[in-house]
Amino acid sequence: MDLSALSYQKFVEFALRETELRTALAPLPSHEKFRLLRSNDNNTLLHTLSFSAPKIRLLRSLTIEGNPTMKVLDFAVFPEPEFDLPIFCANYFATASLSIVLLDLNPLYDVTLHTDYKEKYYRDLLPLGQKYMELLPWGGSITSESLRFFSPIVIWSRFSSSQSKHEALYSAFMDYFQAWLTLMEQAEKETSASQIHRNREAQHKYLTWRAEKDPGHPLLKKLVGEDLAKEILREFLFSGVDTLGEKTFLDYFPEYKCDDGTVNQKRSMMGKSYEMRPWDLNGEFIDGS
Ligand code: BLA
Repeated sequence: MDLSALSYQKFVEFALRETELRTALAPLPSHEKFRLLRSNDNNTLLHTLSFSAPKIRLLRSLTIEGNPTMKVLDFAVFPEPEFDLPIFCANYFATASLSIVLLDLNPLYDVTLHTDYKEKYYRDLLPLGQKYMELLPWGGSITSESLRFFSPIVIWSRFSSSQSKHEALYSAFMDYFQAWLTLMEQAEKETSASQIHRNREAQHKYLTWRAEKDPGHPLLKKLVGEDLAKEILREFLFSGVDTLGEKTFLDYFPEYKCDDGTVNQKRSMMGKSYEMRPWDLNGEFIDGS
């Protein structure tokens, strides 16, 4: 398809409009320097937005547009550590022929281990997950490590770019974002210091993973160079990775440690698996790897 017909801007505008109906967003001045960036070859524009709000530590978006061969959206919302809310996550990459999409309320705690967390947040959302299973079917094998950051209602899909799929994705984005906002409204502030610490560490682990191993890194580096890409990752996209906790990537993910003590550059140690959706309609994990 002609990519000029496809825009992720309206996704971001929808999210901001809906969030403002429910809470008060404040822009984050420390991110000003990332607002508008240009790729080294001058072909591509990178736009960012970021805000905080009473229960929201960081709501931020990166859109990559202006390049006729690809478009990208990376939109996420991270709660304050006083809340064990899921992390809203929408990552879309589109070329004229192929779209790769991930949309989820990423669990703060691995739902294959923490069934109480799974029940608390996802039991009532299973019908929402089912709504899009046919329109946006499972995208096939993924980096196995990623799965622990996904929920039973995750939409992971890859398809030929088309207007109708794009509309389906917009519809799913609106539904998932509304669902997240409703969870946010209902969320009660945690008062136990140990529980807040646990939430903070779980979010830090998530940030540490994505700041180091997100699949978008190579493209980001190609566009803006290694140094700026690293700044965007650590100070903007996964901001908090250097402040929310002390642990290092290797503390959380020791299987990546090389003999000389450095982090293995491979994206995955386990390789790709989960060719089929590994959850049944009840949200039970079925390990088909
Ligand atoms: C591919 N992006 C992917 C894939 C996933 C994700 C699952 C399929 C390949 C794989 O198995 O890893 C997304 N993975 C995620 C997310 C989480 C995760 C969101 O674990 C969260 C925990 N994608 C972006 C951005 C760019 C991008 C910002 O979000 C570019 C700047 C590009 N994603 C991109 C590209 C591919 C991809 C080019 C295909 C290349 C590849 O498979 O390595």
